[in-house]
This record gives sequence, C-alpha cells and structure tokens, in this order.
Amino acid sequence: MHMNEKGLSEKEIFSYLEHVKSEDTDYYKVLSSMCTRPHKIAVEAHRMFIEANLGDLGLFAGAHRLEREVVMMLGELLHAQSVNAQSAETPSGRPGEGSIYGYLTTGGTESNIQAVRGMKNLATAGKKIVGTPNIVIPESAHFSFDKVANMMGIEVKRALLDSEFKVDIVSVKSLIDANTIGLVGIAGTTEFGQIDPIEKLSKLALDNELFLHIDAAFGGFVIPFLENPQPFDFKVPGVTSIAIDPHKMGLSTIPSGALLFRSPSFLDSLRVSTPYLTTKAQFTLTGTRSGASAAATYAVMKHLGREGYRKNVQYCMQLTEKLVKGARKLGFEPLIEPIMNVVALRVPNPDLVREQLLKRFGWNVSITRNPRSLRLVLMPHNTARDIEEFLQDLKKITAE
Ligand code: 0PR
Repeated sequence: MHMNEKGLSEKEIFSYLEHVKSEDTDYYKVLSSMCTRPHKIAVEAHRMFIEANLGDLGLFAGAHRLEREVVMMLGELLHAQSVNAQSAETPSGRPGEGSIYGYLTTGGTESNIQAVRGMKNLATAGKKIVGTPNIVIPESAHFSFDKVANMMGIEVKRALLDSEFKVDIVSVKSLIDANTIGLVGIAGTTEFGQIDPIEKLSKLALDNELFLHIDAAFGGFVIPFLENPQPFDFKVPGVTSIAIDPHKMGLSTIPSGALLFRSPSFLDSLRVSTPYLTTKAQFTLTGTRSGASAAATYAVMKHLGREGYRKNVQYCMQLTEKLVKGARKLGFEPLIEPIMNVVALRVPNPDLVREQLLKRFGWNVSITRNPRSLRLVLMPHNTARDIEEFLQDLKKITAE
C-alpha cells in the first residue's frame, strides 16, 4: 500500500471503505466484547463535536462544559460528595473548591495509568520511600496494569484470589510493606465480572494510609443499576479514585473513559504547565483529546437517565440468566453465580470449543486464563434468540 500522487475520488475511497468494513463484525454473534454498538444519540452528538479538542479548552469552551457536566453526572452516580463538577483543566489551571474532580480519558487503560501515576506523585512527595514504591493489585486485574508496571518505575504485586475469584484480603495484607503506596480493587473483573471486597480493601487502605483505586471500567455502568448493588464507590470511605468507562456499558462512543478522584490533590499531582496554550495547566495523560466523546457521553447519559441504564442492565442480566439456565441443562456450570453480565462456563476443553464455535457457527467467545473456561459477555447487542441459537450450537459441539 502506498500513498498515491494524485488523490482518489470520494466514490473510489468509499467503495474501498465499504469493502473493508465488511471484514469488521457488526456485533452479531459477538459474546466476547465489553463494548457494544453505541446508542444512536451518542453517535449524532459525537459527529456534531467531531473537531472539538479538549486539549485546548480555551478554544473549545462548549465541549469543556459538556466534559464538566459528564464528570458531575458520573460523580453523582458514584456518590462523590460535592456537586460542582471540575474537569481536569480550568482556565485558571486550578481545581475549584467543593467540586467533583476528574476528567474524561480514552478508557480504562488510561484511567488506571493516571490513577497509579497520581498515587506515585503524591506518595513520593509525602512519604519517605526507600527503594521502589509498590502497589498491590488483584491477580484478576486487567492487563492495563502490566503497562503500569512496565512504564511507571513501580513494582506491581499481585494478590491471590479466593474460591469465588475475589481478591483474598489475607493475601493483600501479606503483600503490604513499607514501600506500598496503594491498593487496587476491581468492581467488575474482566474475566469473571466479580466484585472485590471493596469495604475490606477500604479498611486496609485506611489502616495503612494507602490510596485505593477502584477499576470499575466495566462495572461502573452496571453495579449501580443491579437489584442489589454492592458497595464499590466513593460511599466507601477509603476509595480515593475510580475508573469508569462510558464506552463499555455506558453505551457511548469510543474513546470514552473517565477517571474520578475523591480529592483535588490527586488532580494537582498530575499537573503539567502548558505555557503557550489558552489554559495554564493540563492534568491529562494525552494532550489533544476528543471533545466528541464528551458530547456523546453527555447525550446518552441525559437521554437514557437512570431509568434507561437500569433497563439496559436488566436486559443484559435477563440474557445472562437465560444463558446460565440453558447451560446448566446441558450440564455446564458457571464458575461463579454471575454477579453481572459476564459468565465463565466450565466446559470440557474450552479452547477447542471456542475454536469450533467460531469456525462452524461464527460465534465469538473468549477464554478465562485461570482456570480456563468459556467466557461470555452478554451485551445490549445480543438477543434472547441469539442465546437460544448459541446454546443449540454449544450442544452440538460438546455432544460430539
Ligand atoms: N479495566 C477493566 C476491568 C477492563 O475490563 C478493561 C477492558 C480495562 C480496564 C481497559 O479498558 P480499555 O480497553 O478501554 O482501555 N476490558 C475489555 C477486555 O480486555 C476490553 C475489550 C472490549 C476487549 C471489547 C475486547 C473487546 O472486543 O476484555
């Protein structure tokens, strides 16, 4: 592929793009993804703000307003106390008083990186750390923490899981030492959809004066809308930061993530001066960043409201129950009773079953690492009929 000297016509370009797009899935028969088709109102709003750059807030005051409003709505959802939203940068460069502190990221990976970067900056400014600072995370943490370990000059220690795939508090405790700066808990693990014992982690964090980051990239738009939500957010006193992704169960467009902090000192610790911009400081990891995703997230959150998200979660949970019930009839048990719309199914030879499901029937499923099992994420793009068909296909493959 080379760049031609003379430009091609729009028609030529789009005929090629149509052709290439046909290689993408349209989410039909996808049971492996934590993303889904964005809500159409999010797509419209995204288009409307397509050129907005939140890296230069002075030029894009409107998009910035939408970012602040989204941060405020997310703060409310996650029980942050105050009411005036404050996004990552303000014209004065200083976070305001009585605010919800946070900004829109590109997703869980950036949020996790920034949360740990904030911990490191604050801890090394305050504490006498001799040697390499470390954090303790669950064994089940998303691989974005491998990137944290690789880029941040801190040690990442992994605590064992209990029989229900929640982090084992005794193991976390045993890994804390004089160089530990923070803990991580997960509210909606990537592989099992499990929620760590956040209140116990909170107590450990408070007793040892540690930061506690909650990765609710997936669960943030699920747990608040479950029938019996478990405590995972700022209501739990030791929680210092939360990652939540509108581009997963929030039904917004990619790239829409968010990182919220309990206190302004966290944002301040991420500050970099931006001498020649229209604003004095930036607290974000990326410089140029999408205002379109702020508009998309604003639009879908306002349009759906709590009721809309509750219905969305109810729908996905009904699919989850249907799948588990059907799988049990075939003799396959889930590794845990699903907490949210993620199912890990114990089937014989999961790697082979996965391969056959794709090759023979076109189903995209994934696999958990330890133990190896069939991982299925039930998303708004799936239907009850799909689940019935999937179960029939699973039966055919496993009966042979
Ligand atoms: N934290 C948790 C708990 C996650 O599940 C994920 C992503 C992240 C952080 C990182 O988020 P970003 O990828 O937005 O930076 N979990 C999904 C996964 O790894 C991401 C995904 C989504 C993968 C859709 C595939 C896919 O089709 O499975």
